[in-house]
Amino acid sequence: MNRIPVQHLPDEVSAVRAWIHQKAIELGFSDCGFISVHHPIFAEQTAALKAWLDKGLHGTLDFMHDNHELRANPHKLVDGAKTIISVRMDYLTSTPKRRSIEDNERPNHAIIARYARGRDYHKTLRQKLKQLAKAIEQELPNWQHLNIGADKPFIFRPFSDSAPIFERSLAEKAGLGWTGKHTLLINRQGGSFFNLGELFISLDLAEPNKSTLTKAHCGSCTACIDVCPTKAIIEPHVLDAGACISYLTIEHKGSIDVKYRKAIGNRIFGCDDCQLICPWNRYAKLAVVPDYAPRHGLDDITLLDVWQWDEATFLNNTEGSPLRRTGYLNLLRNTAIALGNSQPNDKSKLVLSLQNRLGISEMLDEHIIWAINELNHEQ
Ligand code: B12
Ligand code: SF4
Ligand code: SF4
Repeated sequence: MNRIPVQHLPDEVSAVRAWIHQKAIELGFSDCGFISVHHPIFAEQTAALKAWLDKGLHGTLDFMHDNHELRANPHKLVDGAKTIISVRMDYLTSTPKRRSIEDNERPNHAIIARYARGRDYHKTLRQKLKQLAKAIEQELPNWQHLNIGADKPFIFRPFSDSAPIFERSLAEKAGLGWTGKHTLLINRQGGSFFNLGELFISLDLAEPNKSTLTKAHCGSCTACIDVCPTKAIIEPHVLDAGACISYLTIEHKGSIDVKYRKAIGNRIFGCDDCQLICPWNRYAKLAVVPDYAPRHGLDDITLLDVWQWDEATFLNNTEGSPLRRTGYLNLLRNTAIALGNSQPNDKSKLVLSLQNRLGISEMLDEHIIWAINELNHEQ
């Protein structure tokens, strides 16, 4: 086969990356970057994860103990993969007020984290990544002359929070942003309200000699650390997951420690506070895909409405939504806590409504009784 002289390769390979970038934008992604499956970050991050686990900062996220070998060697996840295309997708559907947490101003309304009000992002990102892979596959005949493996069978696999992959740190190394002190990735032009995903491909497209690392721009700011209701960011870049409201309301099964219940306020699924306060989110963009649009009024729903859902309504209103993850009982548990923190117009009616749900489970009863006590002590 006739090969293009070596000195022409870098520009042509950059053009391939630019083509993929453009296609990713057309599909609704906000950015993408390229990183080798053999990048040293995976071994480094595995060591950091082990240290984090040794400190017991993972709550009951026991799955974080699994698959260290795969985390350190992502090429073992997809046989034949050479490059990871890291993507981000903006998810806001309305612009929050800058540097303020207005959600708390409506104590009788439920707060559901903004990423979770519409269709489950895992599905959206994986579907869009598959479309990106198919578009790449169609272009392969045009790239046969480049030394990137376009002449071999094309292998690909999409992921989004669906495998033991260090998504945040690989996105950082792929040039998508820097890690804020709250541990989330921030993009200078787009803030942090986005989801991450990866397309593993067999093409050789990583940029081995180019540092794509984005400089950190937190400076002396500590707004996210200061605002966190449960003080879960124990030092810059280190999260005590077990104390994070996102963990407590989504991942944690069973009783929630009383010491966190007041701080949870009216958040019944996830928490956005450390992002809402972040000055970089003045650059956050709205979602371009319709998938994140709130369903069943989840951006404007009262606590009492959620409390009155029976299991069939829960199943109906959470179909294809991230809310399914927490399960019916745990969502009632979270709502009981939030009702205990609410400021009802008619307290005795609310107490009655809470009492009506006694007897479903011991765990829920304990939260209901806590909520009733809180309401009765609140004058
Ligand atoms: C487990 C998990 C959680 C846990 C723990 C979060 C955490 N920070 O570890 C809980 C349930 C609490 C959680 C909550 C949320 N999550 Co989450 N979560 C994950 C998941 C599955 C794994 C993250 C992980 O590996 N954590 C383990 C720790 C050890 O990793 P780490 O944060 O990278 O920590 C290291 C750094 O701090 C580093 N470090 C230490 N010192 C320093 C210093 C510097 C300078 C630097 C750069 C790094 C550094 O060392 C640490 C130890 O390894 C990822 C998806 C994935 N597969 O990656 C999504 C993910 C991180 N979550 C996401 C989201 C959206 C959220 C929430 C915003 C949801 C919500 N609104 O409620 C909250 C935010 C809470 C927060 N402040 O982080 C997005 C983040 C997108 C983004 N912009 O970064 C991800 C990528 C999912 C996705 N595909 O979109 N999450
Ligand atoms: S998501 Fe909420 S509880 Fe978790 S670290 Fe951010 S502000 Fe704190
Ligand atoms: S609030 Fe401040 S410290 Fe926290 S991530 Fe944003 S810029 Fe960094």
